Amino acid sequence: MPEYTGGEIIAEYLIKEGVPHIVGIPGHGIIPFLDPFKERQDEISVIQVRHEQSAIHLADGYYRASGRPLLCFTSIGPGAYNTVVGLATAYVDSSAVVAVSGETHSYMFGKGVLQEVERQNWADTSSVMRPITKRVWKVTRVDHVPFVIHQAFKTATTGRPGPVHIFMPMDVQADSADVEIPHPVKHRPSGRVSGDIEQVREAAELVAKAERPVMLVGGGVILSDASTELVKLAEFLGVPVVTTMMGKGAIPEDHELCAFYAGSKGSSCGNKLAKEADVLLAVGCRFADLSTSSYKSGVSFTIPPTKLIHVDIDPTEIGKNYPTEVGIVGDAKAVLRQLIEALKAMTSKRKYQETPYFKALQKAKKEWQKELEPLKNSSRIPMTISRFLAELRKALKRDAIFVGSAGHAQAQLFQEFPVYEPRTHLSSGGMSTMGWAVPASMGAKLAKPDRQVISISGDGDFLMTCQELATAVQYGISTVHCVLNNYGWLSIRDLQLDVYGEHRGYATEFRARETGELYSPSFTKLAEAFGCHNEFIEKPEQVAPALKRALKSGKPAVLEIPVQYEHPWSEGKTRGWWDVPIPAYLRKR
Ligand SMILES: Cc1ncc(C[n+]2csc(CCOP(=O)(O)OP(=O)(O)O)c2C)c(N)n1
Repeated sequence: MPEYTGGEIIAEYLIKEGVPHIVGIPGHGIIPFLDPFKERQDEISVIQVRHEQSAIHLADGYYRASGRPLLCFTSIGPGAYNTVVGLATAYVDSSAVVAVSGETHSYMFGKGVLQEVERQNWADTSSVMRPITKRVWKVTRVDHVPFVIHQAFKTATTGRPGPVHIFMPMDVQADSADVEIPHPVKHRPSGRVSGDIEQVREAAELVAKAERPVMLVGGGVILSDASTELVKLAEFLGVPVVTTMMGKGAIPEDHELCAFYAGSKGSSCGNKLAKEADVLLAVGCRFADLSTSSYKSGVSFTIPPTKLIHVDIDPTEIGKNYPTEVGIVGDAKAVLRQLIEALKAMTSKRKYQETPYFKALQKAKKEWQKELEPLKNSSRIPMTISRFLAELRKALKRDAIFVGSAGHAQAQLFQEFPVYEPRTHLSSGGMSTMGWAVPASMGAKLAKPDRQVISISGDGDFLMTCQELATAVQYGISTVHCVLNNYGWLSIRDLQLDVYGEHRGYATEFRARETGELYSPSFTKLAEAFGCHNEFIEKPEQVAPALKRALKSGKPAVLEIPVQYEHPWSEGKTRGWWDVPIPAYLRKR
């Protein structure tokens, strides 16, 4: 057998796996790993990001848009530690990323070489990653690398997907051994995990007999590409579909059975339907506090008496936050198919459009749209975020991809902005990670180069990773980045005002210390400095033409949009409840 170094083994494996890019920043601790990629640059390319957090976010966005993982690489010490927020974000949202970091030379563990933190445990960066990854490995022998790399790809992409992290001491990257490069597909399962037949039958019976059934759909449905089955099942019986933030896009949002969202930043329609359901069929979701109104009974859900059927690939989710009537462990697509077959065997397709339940759904949908109108149709300058989003939607294609990370932009993108296809609304749902949208949208654009890809960030969010515009320009990754500038972390200020009182805003606006004036850098000048197309948009009618020019430019683009600063025009709607503890002295007042 030929001899391969640790770095060569990984390069060979990635080429077999069909991974098109590795993403990261080199340092002395990873150059033996990186070196063999020089010879293979026609088969696999390196994307040089400017911060390791962004490497993970970029790979995360790539996976969410395409279902295919990338590999990220970092040096030892700070380079590896910089991945933490990226990995945690990918882990919470079940997104597959494979990371490789350097580690201290195995023969000098504990000496305190440059960038080793050894005072309590030697060469132990991997311990930091344990709670935020599906699995970590520290490989101390080069002949073990083939085993670890196929395990890593299997772990990241099967079952409930998620990030994994491999630590390779520098000598292991450089040393060689006679090894065979594993064939990826020979080391992982194929096919989908079906549900228990008895449980599926029981679930189908409950749904068929229900008077007010509702489906609750989470990110698991999108991850398993189960939208077709979801819509089929909903249309078979006329079941309204409520989605979580991660499930948004699983059903086209102009579908008559789309009942929008439950939760604190959900919709009046989704909350009403979900809390009044007699049977709730939840698929691929984890009942997080934001989608359940912090578990306050009767606001978003009333379980019990609502009977819950919960389908998830991860058994730990079943029964975790609510008691279940039927819990089915299985892949969303496989179980939805089984449910459709079971329903077909017990009843025929319903003509649901004439039922009072369907009519009540249509009424609730209209009422929700009406509640949004004052914000959406507002002619205020600066624009409301709602008005901007309405103009944005009109200007873009049905299959355009929208990426949001935190603050009002994330919440309102979820609440007010219709999307029509799975994997076109990408959001760091579980972490609300500021700084995610810019690099994640670049990953989405790399995965789907022919699609319009738009990131939408607040000014605070954008400033956390805007250095990646350099990467975008370098590689010609032509995402359009919309910066909604309200001169502060106003979603947090508005929370202070809404929950603590109208005079309790503090340390959340950006004001110059000397003058008290609102302060902001110029985002168009910043974009100019990076070499991006850029425009400043103040009026609603400027949105569509500016987007057209940005997309036509073929360059990465930054659109700076001042948005409403005045509360409550600065925010969207709260239609559920969120448990934000109030200091005792304010509660007394
Ligand atoms: C990395 C990170 N730090 C802190 C927070 C807490 N947080 C949530 S939203 C927010 C403000 C976001 O500001 P901006 O992006 O300007 O949007 P806006 O709130 O003005 O809509 C903060 C600080 C977070 N979600 N992520």
